[in-house]
Amino acid sequence: MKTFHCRSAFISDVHLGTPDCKADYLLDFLRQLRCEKLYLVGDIIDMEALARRPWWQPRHTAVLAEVLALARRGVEVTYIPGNHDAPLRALQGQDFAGIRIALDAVHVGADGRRYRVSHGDEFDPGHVGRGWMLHLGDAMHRFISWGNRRLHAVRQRLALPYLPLSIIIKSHVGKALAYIRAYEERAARAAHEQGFDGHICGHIHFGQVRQIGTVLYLNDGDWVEHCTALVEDHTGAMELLHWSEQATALGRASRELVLPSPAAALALAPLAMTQPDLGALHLAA
Ligand SMILES: [Mn+2]
Repeated sequence: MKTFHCRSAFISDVHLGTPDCKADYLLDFLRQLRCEKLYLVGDIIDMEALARRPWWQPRHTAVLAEVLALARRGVEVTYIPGNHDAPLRALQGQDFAGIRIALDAVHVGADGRRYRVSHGDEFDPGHVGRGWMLHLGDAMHRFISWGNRRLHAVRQRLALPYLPLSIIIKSHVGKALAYIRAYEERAARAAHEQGFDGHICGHIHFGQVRQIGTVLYLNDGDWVEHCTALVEDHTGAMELLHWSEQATALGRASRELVLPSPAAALALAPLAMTQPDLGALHLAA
């Protein structure tokens, strides 16, 4: 069996309990994963969606079983609940079968760099109109997820590799991109002010490895659309990994290498009307 070795792995925004969760790819990743530390950086179980509509599949149970198996094998597992699994925040400080629950954490890299780890919803814009923004964001997210599911179903029938539709959409909507950039800068500023070398979070479903000033901003992405994990090797190097049919290092490669031919994707994507300017977006620092 193939294995994937690293020192630490960070995953978030899995949204177990929703049909959008790419549980099969995540299971494949977790089964191959050999690491010392695993951080679950929030929105792992979507309790908010479950409260609205109970929905669960055996493969979602399998994901949890795999995490428990890693903890049993001696992996240090930290679960930092997010806004979709916020009720678990009440259990901070407790230990469940080797899984430590915490509001946030400090990760010390193999190279000595100190990172603050949190889900990241604390960096949402907190000013007036926030409720509005959240509702709008939620509706938009559901719409994108729906389009993404349809696209993925078509691609699977054609035996094409998984393609995250929202990369195309988000790359296009200037406002979305500006929102993401501002979010990243808020997170980096907070880390800088608190004297950290970097910040590791999730929440906005936009994986990133980006140097902002003196701070390394790392976002581990999600398992709803992009299927990404942040991994640290034994030298302390951080890398954003895309894991589906073929594992790809996003932190070191441009998106063109990750995404199959945009022309082929567009032929299948009625939602993406214009030619995606993939070159405008770089995940690499
Ligand atoms: Mn979140």
